[in-house]
Amino acid sequence: METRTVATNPFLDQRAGTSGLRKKVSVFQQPHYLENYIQSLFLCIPDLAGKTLVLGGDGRYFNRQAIQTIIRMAAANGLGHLIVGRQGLFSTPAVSNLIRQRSAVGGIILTASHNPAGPHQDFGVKYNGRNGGPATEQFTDSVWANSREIKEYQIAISSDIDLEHESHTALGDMSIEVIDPVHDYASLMERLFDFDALSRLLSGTFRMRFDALHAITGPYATDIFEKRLGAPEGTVLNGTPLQDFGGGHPDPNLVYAKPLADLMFSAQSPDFGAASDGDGDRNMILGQGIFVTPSDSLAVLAANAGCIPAYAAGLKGIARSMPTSQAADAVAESLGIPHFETPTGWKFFGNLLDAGKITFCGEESFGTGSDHVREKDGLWAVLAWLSILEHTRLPVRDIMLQHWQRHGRHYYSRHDYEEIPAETGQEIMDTLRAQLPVLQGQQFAGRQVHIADDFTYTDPVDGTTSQHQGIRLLFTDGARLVFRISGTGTSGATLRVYHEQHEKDPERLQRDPQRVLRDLVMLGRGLARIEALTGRKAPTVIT
Ligand code: VG1
Ligand code: CO
Repeated sequence: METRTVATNPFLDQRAGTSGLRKKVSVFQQPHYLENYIQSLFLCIPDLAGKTLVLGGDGRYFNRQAIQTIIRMAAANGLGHLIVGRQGLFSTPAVSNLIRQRSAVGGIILTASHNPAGPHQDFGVKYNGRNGGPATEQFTDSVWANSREIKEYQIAISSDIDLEHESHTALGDMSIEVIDPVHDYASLMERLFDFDALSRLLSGTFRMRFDALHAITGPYATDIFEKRLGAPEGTVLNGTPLQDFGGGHPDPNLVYAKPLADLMFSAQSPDFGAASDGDGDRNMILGQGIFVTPSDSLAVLAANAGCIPAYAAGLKGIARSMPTSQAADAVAESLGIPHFETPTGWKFFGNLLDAGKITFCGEESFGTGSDHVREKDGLWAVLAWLSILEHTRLPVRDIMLQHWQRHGRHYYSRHDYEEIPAETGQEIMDTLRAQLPVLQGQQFAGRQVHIADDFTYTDPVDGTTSQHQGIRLLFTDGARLVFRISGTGTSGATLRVYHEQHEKDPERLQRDPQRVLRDLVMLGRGLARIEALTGRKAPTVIT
């Protein structure tokens, strides 16, 4: 194999964000851009020589070109073995699983997750380490440091590797295994869940729809629900992954998965509806005429974990990200197990999972998962919900009502202001930060601020701290108001405002969250001076 050392200038303009490096496709298409990042990343993996790496992506535009470049660079950098998904495809949870099962040194996932795809849209590169989870903050910092210093990168000279069929090939000394992207993941699901019980449910009168939004979960969902569990053909909607995700926004929420939401709120509603995102790690759960917030979903899964064989022995603990509602905490307390609050992003759950401190974890942004991998896992959550529905034979609405009657309801809503100028985003956070000392103790519409701070997290396993993880106002009645700037956007800044209020009165459990949360929403807009600073009268997305 012939290799080349290519001279290059470092020009990554910023550190990778919440989950990897996300940029417009045109940015990745600049000469040497992707190569610089990959070389900087390889330089951070100790003892790379001879090691195994997993490689694949969500199939979005530029996946195919990027994967060939990375294969050539992996060979030139001395990797021993590459496991690549057929046609370059892998979902994020499938990569996490393979890293663990095949004792790989890590995995590269080509995705910008829920961001739209296509020549004028987004691409991304995400690195997961040895435990199968997203790279730590320290790792990401070292990649960024390397990217500012490198002068050259290594790449093999070769024609494209055929990824259309399962095969064993090689490039120089590096062996390449092209595998079915679905098989190992589906087998893992079979080990965790009672597939006989689930197939009895799905082959009876129970009806579900899973919307893959033309992204990566299509082949996984079709294999699991229609083939293995015998659900009728047509259960999976938009199941063919497309390079531009059909022009849609593969973010499973009420705005971007509107056709599914409309179906679930119509007279023709099936019993159960679910959707996933671009790379397959998110999930949205719906019943007939009801949407389950992701925060509630985590709580319900935890409260009913006994319905799932793999968790029948009980949970060790539960973790949620800071902006996620406290619904899961209430369940943990009633189960007498520990609960943890981490910053946004799945990487923070990794240490807790590795140390055996938690079994379930989740985020308000449609992410739920367990210790079976080190990523959130969309189809896992859907199978977990199906297990509860199979076990209880209750409609989703009744499960939610019973849950709220027992634990109270944590009314919750997130308001996003997308694509505001980056400086405005900064100004809003500075405005809020400046007010923190005077906010403490203040009264607003009958409720008092108990804590006003900028969230700092100290990892209970390795003691590392992460600062500036979001401005939070905690009220004495348990309500919360949280502000953050997104770390996954690619243009300008996205301000996220999270609102939460607990309701115990059994007569007030079925109200419209936006009405219940109105006072908190108005307070948040006022404190952050959103209209004055952005000119926006309303958020772009409400979930
Ligand atoms: C968002 C979510 C966060 C999630 C992250 C990655 O980050 O809020 O909870 O972990 O996306 O999800 P941010 O910084 O934009 O708020 V995925 O499915 O895009 O990998
Ligand atoms: Co995702």
